[in-house]
Order: sequence, then C-alpha cells, then structure tokens
Amino acid sequence: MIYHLLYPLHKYWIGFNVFRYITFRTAYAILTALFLSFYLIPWFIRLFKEKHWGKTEKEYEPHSHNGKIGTPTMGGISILLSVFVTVLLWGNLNNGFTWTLFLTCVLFGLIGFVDDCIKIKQKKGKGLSIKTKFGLQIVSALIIGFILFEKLGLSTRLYVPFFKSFTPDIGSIYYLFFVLVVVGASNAVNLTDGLDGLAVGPLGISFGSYLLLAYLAGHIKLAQYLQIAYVPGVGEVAVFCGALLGACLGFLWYNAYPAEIFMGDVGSLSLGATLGTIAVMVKQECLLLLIGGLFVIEALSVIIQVSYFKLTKGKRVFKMSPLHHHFELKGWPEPKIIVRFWIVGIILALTALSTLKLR
Ligand code: 57M
Repeated sequence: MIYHLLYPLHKYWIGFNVFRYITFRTAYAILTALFLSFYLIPWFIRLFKEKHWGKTEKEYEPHSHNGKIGTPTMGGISILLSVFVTVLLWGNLNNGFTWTLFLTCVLFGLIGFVDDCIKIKQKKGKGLSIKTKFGLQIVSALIIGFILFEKLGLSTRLYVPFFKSFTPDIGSIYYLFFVLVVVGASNAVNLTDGLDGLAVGPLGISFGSYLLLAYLAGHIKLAQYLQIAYVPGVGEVAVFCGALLGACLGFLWYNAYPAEIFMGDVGSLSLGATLGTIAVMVKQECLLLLIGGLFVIEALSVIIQVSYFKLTKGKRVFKMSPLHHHFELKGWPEPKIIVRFWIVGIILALTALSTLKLR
C-alpha cells in the first residue's frame, strides 16, 4: 500500500522515487515485520494462556520436555499475520508471485491450524491422520503449481548448479517435482520444530539467503552476470522474504530457550511450504538442499531410522529421531544442540551462496 500510495507521488517530488526500489522496501519490510512481531506475540501468548491452548502431554518424548507442557502453541498465526500486514504495506500488490506466496501461507497455514486445534482438543492428541495431512498438502501444492506454471508462466526448466548450459525442460513432470519440493520442505521443517528456536533460526537463515537470490534472479543484469536464470518480476519476492525474515527474528525473540511460545503446525507447515515455493519461483530449487540443509538432515534421519527399524525388526541407528532427539538423549543440553544446529545451517547457506560464483 505504501508503494502504491507514495511511489506515484514521485512526479511531484523526486524523493518519493525511493519507494520504487526493492532494496529499500525489503529493508523496511524486515524491520516492520520484526516490530509487528514484538507487538503481536506477547498479545497472542496472553490470549493462548487464557484459553489454555498449549502443549499437551506426549506419550513418548525425552523427559526434559515435561517442563514444556502448557507452553502456548500456534504462534505461527502471529508470524503469518506480521508477514501479511508487512507485505500489504511494502509489497507491489500487482505482482502475481506475491499473491501466490500469500496463498501458499494460507493453504498450508490452514492445514496446520486444523492439526493444532485437534491436538489441543484431544488430550494426548495426535492431530490429523498422516494420510489426510499428506492428501491436503498435495492438493494445495498442485493448486499453487497450477497458478505458477499455467497462469504466471513460470518456466518448467530445471536449473542445476555447476551445469549452467544444462537446463532441461521437464514439462509436466515439473509438477511432480514441485509437489515433492513443497510438501517435502513443509514436512521437513515440521520435523525440525522440536526444540526451542531450532526451526525458526534456520528458517530465518534460509529466507535471508533466498531474499538475496530473489533479488538477483529478478535483476536482468545481475542474473546475466552471475549466469543464473532471470525471472521477470521475481525481485518482488525479496520483499516477501524480507517480511518472513523479520517475522522469524521477531518470533525467535520469544521462542528462544526457554521458549514462551511454539509456532505450532500452523507455523511450521506454512513456513516450510513457503520456503519450497520460493525456491522454485527463483529457479534455485536444487540449492534448497543446501540452504535448507538442516531440514534435509533432520528428515533424512527419520527416513534412515524408520527404514532401519523396519528392516531389522526393532534396531535403531540413532537413539531417537529426528536427529535433535538423538543428541538430547546423549545428554547435550538443549541450548547447545540448538546453537550448534544453527551454526551448521549458516555454514550450509554460505556454501550454497558461494556456488553463485562457481557456475
Ligand atoms: C512434530 N513436534 C514436536 C510444537 C511445534 C514420523 C515421525 C518421525 C514424526 C515425528 C513428528 O510427529 N514430528 C512432527 C514435532 C512438538 O512441537 C509441537 O509441534 C509443532 C511443530 N509441528 O511448533 O507446537 C514438541 O516439540 C517440542 N518443541 C520445543 N520447542 C519448540 O520451539 O521444545 C517444539 C517447538 C513440543 C515440544 O516438546 O511439544 C514433537 O517433537 O512432538 N515424530 C517424532 O518426532 C517422534 N519421533 C519418533 O517417534 N521416533 C522414532 C521413529 C522410529 C519414528 C524413533 O526414533 O525411535 C518424537 N516425538 C516426540 N517426542 N513428541 C519422539 C520424541
């Protein structure tokens, strides 16, 4: 809205030109979302505490988590609200990518919201069944894919790091790939969200990295210089990433150990899916394996554990999966696991960004 209201005034005073710049609007999007979170989250914490919408008891989890019972969940609602208000203020609302990201947040946020509500209502609630959850996620991803590829004309070419001239157009197979990326990212973030700040920290790192990649992919000269895909209009995704980064930092303030609030499935499922969608939009979907490497490692630890458990009829590779539980059971204090996982996340993101100069 600020962009639409103030930029046209540059005809009267040149200073209003500043609202045209993605860099300027992104910087203010980060700050706006951050301060909105500082305002909204304490309000949500009070509301959820009054309503007793908090963590319920789980049958099978490390004893250290018993002290967390009652901690308000569904803080993801405040993250999404901060992002929405911020993008409405600083974004270019004529941009199709911006609205597609809104839709991604809403669809996956709704799935998570229903799941969270069921978990809170049932005493030792397990939430939606895995089948229903997956089904809803796949349908949502297909809707988003349809908009991206059919309505916005996003290319179905695959861009592989290190192979700049190898960009195969995989046509409708890209739909399958897209569903895999979005549903995979959504669930991987969900699995990672098991310790204070463990998911939101690396989410901030990932959105920060994609902020840069979106800006570069939307800038024809920079994209040509770096020999990455140029996607017209995708620069605006940097503003969305800025809002996500600011909202994640604001949430981390309250979710840092010892957490005053958890993001819930409404947060983890929607933010994970949004990360996957952004990766595809900016045509850096393969780099997601590195930028979101921590989520990949956590998801792989579950796949390895479950497969080995089934094959050997009861043996385990890790003390418990996802991986963070393994270190908890080894006796590492929670803050140590979290900070070390963040460090790994930063190293992976920097490695991913370094590939920009290696193509
Ligand atoms: C949700 N949710 C947290 C919170 C958060 C297939 C299987 C591997 C699935 C997996 C699973 O269900 N994972 C998804 C993980 C939960 O957090 C809530 O859920 C939201 C995210 N979805 O926002 O609302 C608990 O995590 C703790 N937490 C924090 N701080 C935070 O900032 O401390 C969360 C956020 C919270 C809180 O205690 O209540 C969760 O862990 O439940 N299942 C598992 O991860 C289970 N693993 C398992 O069974 N492994 C087996 C293999 C064979 C499948 C094995 O290794 O032997 C673990 N689930 C639980 N405890 N509850 C095991 C330990």
